[in-house]
Amino acid sequence: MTDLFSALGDGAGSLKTRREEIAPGAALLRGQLGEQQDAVLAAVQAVTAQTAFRQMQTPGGQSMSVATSSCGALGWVTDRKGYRYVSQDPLTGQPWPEMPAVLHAFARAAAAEAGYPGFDPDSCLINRYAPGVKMGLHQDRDEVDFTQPIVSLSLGIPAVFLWGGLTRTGPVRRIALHHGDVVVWGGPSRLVFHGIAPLKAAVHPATGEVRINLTFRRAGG
Ligand SMILES: O=C(O)CCC(=O)C(=O)O
Ligand SMILES: [Mn+2]
Repeated sequence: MTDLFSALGDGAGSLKTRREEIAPGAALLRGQLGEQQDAVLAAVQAVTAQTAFRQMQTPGGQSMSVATSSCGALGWVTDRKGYRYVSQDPLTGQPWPEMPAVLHAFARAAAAEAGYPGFDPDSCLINRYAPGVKMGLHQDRDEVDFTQPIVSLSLGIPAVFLWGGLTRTGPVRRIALHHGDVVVWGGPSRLVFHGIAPLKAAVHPATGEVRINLTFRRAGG
């Protein structure tokens, strides 16, 4: 593994960016919230007040332990018909809430920082993890264009990100993610298998007893 730590602070003592290359095309950006923290949290709250967290069914008929919501033009859903993006929330029959500008700008800046300028996400999946909840190893492959990266922001209690390879089997790295950390993966890492280990119980002032993950994607063409 190559570690590329680059301090890109503005010299005024404010937040420093620490960028670590996880694999070719994939970067970990620690502690990215800075003074946007309150606006980001308020935006997530505003979205989930309009479109509630729910536990969707996998195509195999199991209930996901992660609770999800979405905003943006497209929202990711799963049910007996399969995994896909849809423009309306199946719970409300209404379009998903618009992606708040602060979230879009945050994702765009993180993507640029990781080497993907011009990222224009049309979907933000909001995952909520309670203690014990996990997400098994999977690829993000329901999007139209794999040249676009994935940008994933962690909020609240810590998690262990599982970073595998381009096949389901093989070594899996465990990467601790904390509040404000961002993982960006694209290019040769775009279809890497990844997941989240079962969460340990903890409390965070921003989210209480849960972890919230925002996954930004360009889902449509
Ligand atoms: O919660 C995370 O950090 C990962 C979420 C994820 O991989 C997904 O929603 O596809
Ligand atoms: Mn994923």
